Amino acid sequence: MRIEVPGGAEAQGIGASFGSQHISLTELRKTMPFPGSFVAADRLNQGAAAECGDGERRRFQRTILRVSIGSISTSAICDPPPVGVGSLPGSLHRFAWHADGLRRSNCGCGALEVDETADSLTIHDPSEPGVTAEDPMKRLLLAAVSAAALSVPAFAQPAVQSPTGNLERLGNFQSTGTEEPKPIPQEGRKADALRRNLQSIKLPQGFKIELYALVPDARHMAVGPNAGVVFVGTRKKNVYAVTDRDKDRVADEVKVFAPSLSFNLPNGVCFSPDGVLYVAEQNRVLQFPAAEFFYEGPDVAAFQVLKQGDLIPASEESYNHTARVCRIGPDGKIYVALGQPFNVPAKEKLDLYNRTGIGGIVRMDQDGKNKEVFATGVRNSVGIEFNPGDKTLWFTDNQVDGMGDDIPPGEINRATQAGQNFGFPWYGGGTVRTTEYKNDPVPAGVVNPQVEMTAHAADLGLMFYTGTMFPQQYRGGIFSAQHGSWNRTKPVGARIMFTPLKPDGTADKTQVFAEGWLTENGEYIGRPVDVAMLRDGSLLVSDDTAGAIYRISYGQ
Ligand SMILES: [Ca+2]
Ligand SMILES: [Ca+2]
Repeated sequence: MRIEVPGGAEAQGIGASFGSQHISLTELRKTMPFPGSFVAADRLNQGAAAECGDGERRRFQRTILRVSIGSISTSAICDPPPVGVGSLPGSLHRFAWHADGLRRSNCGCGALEVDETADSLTIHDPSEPGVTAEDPMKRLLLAAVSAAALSVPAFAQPAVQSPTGNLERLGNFQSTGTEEPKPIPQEGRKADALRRNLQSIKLPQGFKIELYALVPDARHMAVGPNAGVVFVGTRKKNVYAVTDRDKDRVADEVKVFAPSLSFNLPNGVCFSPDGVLYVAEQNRVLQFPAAEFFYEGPDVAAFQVLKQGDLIPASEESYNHTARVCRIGPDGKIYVALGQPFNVPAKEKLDLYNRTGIGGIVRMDQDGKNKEVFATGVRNSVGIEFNPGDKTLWFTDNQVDGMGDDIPPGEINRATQAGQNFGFPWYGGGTVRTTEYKNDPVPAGVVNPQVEMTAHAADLGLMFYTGTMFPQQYRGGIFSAQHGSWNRTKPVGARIMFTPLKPDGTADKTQVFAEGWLTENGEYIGRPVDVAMLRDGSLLVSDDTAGAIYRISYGQ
């Protein structure tokens, strides 16, 4: 292995013999293919193949850590293996740490030290004397730990609630012997057909849509905060990892994530700002520290946040309205929306639902502790997102079927504090009363939706646009996906909507942003589920019918 430094300098060696390198940040940034791309790190599992400095791929028998910054990469054999990679939010800092090694900075891995005021980056050779617990690297490690890792207690104490089978092995950083999954083919007849279909998608002037990846059953998406790996949930058994290695904004590789685990309806995926992936299943929540780095191999660090049966009472498990979504809140807690299983639930169910958060949103600490009900009166939310501006929680809600084509409206809601009731089942959507509850008094203080959407269009994933690629009018506003109706004589939906916000933080008028997946003759050629933003500000759209992810970009 070798480190290549812009300007031709080169250091040979693995791990303990590469020699510390000092690099100018200004020079380094010139080598970056795009802003934010400068750091990528992979933990290559035991026996994994790694690309060597001579361009060959070889298999290694021990764990290797590889850190890349722009065109620079450093690799080291780590023994014991690192359990994660941390970063300081918003900067270049990136570190490896070890299960026993938060106190050990000289751990057998290269480490990075960035001093932006001095315009320098140092890659430390861990074999050099003087890299001790009291040096600046230690301070940086501690800073990284306090900023990132300490919010993930699993690192310090991997013993999490009674895991089973492979989950237990992964939690103990043991291999499971699982084969590396075969990549999903990305070219061929299907890709060609979807590209043709995309020609009928209508977008505002200056925007274009392209096929980003073929991902079977693609539902909700979580874009990794570091390397931009897209993790994709499904309503089936798999989670997929989608990688665009060359950053040409088309995925190069799609494969099953964590193939040694069996998932049950792993629809909800979300990242903490420090790179911990959460997967919300029908009735379990899992945590994958440093998922963007471990995912290259079949075994990934994994822990249970809530074990099977602890998200809702097992008696309430249903096949209906059971696709979970999750987000990490500004308070660091995990928020999970829990659809209730009925069109309109019976009155006898309401007490249990209100206590457990079914038909609502629950939140909990990232270790699963202190689970509590955050919002009630929600029928089936399959899209939640915090406004990064004012920290309010926005969510879509799918409303009652069987009341005709045009009522009740779908909803986009805004939760401004804990404990709010959003009106269901007294209202079937908006302020349309349900037949079943029309004679029951509506609880005081019910919060009406910010936006009443087209009835039955099935509003699912939503996100706030925080990028700069799109024109000013889109910045800070909400993109949301409509899956399309089933309960309507003339189908509607299958499109991407945009809702700008008013200066006071409430919703302004919603408009259609992208449409055409529903043809003139009422046939769906795709059904959007979720929207997510890549680091370059482009918009990803998932489609579970076509089994694809599209990318919408502006300009260029
Ligand atoms: Ca690519
Ligand atoms: Ca409502």
